[in-house]
Amino acid sequence: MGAQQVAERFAELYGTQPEGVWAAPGRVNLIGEHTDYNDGFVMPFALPHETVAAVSRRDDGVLRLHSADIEGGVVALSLHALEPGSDENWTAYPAGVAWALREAGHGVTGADIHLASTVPTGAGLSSSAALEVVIALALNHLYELGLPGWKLARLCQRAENIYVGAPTGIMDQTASACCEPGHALFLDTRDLSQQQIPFDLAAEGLRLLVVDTRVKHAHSGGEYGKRRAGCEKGAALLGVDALRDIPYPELDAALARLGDEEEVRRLVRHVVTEDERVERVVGLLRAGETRRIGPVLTEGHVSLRDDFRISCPELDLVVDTALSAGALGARMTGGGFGGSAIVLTEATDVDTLTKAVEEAFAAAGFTAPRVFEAVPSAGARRVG
Ligand code: GAF
Repeated sequence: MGAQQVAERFAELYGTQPEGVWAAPGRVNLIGEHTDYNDGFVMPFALPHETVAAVSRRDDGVLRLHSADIEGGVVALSLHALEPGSDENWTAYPAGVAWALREAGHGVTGADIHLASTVPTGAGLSSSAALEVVIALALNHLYELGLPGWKLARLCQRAENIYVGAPTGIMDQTASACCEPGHALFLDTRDLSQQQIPFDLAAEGLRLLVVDTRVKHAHSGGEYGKRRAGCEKGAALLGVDALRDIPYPELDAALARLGDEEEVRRLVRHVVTEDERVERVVGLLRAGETRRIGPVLTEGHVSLRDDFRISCPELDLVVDTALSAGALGARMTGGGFGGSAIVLTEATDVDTLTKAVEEAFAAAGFTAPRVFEAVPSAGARRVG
């Protein structure tokens, strides 16, 4: 789906050419799961799948929205009437971004928008963040706001937290806004400092597969929020601002101080060990030891499955099957409770692994998964 096609559809819908066309990608998180709302470390990279928006300004306080992927015509909203929590449809994401920009004092006076996306929805690949970020970037350019990527990510997170009502962290929006091709983004979610870590799997004869289990997930549901609240409780019990502040060498002592809070103890153990895993992966990639990150990814899965308890039978089946069939490492990625897993493998084993996972799903009576190769791609940008 090219920029031109999206611009042409915009012209059909609204009767004029758009002022510009922008794109923002979905993401895969390599390592660092459920650490972002604990002020910790994450390491996502952008997918080639993206949301494209053709946009023009309006000056009458009206936001018109249309998506090629969703049934229904153009939706017209009044910017003055936007209320957090008032919209349960997909339009809450773009409207929430306009709301967040205006709430932050930016003079956005309306827009006509047509969208088309190749990011799978409900697959844990950040279709929501792609949608938010493409709108934020388009409005940033059209209204000459001059906001840097990390600030757009913060505003998009605010749209998602307050306007949509999903208590998510900052990783997905920052990944969509700031990733670079051929790199993974090492992000410190406390101060949003970033390092682009070269991650060129093909050059090393490796591949990273994404396996979409087709089990749909949603973060506005209660389980994500419960984990977040449990982590905040752990930080409060331990007397720190965030779990990021528990140094890995002091983990056992911290866990001992949690007394009979067994559930909180498991959450704390996941977050503190996961931050350490991110640092280990960064070290290995910097040392050119890419194959050795495999077991660290698998450790991350075990921690999410057993301590954080957000995996599901389909995700576990991908991981177990891939490892038995020779993968270097595998883990669920994203928020959990469904969505996708990633598998690090030798390029020569891709077909065998894919077949093994497909056969295991068929034998278990699960819906056939969607398997594709993830190549670290570009972050949000103007494309037309
Ligand atoms: C979802 C959230 F949106 C992110 O902020 C992050 O917490 C992730 O789950 C888990 O690492 O994608």
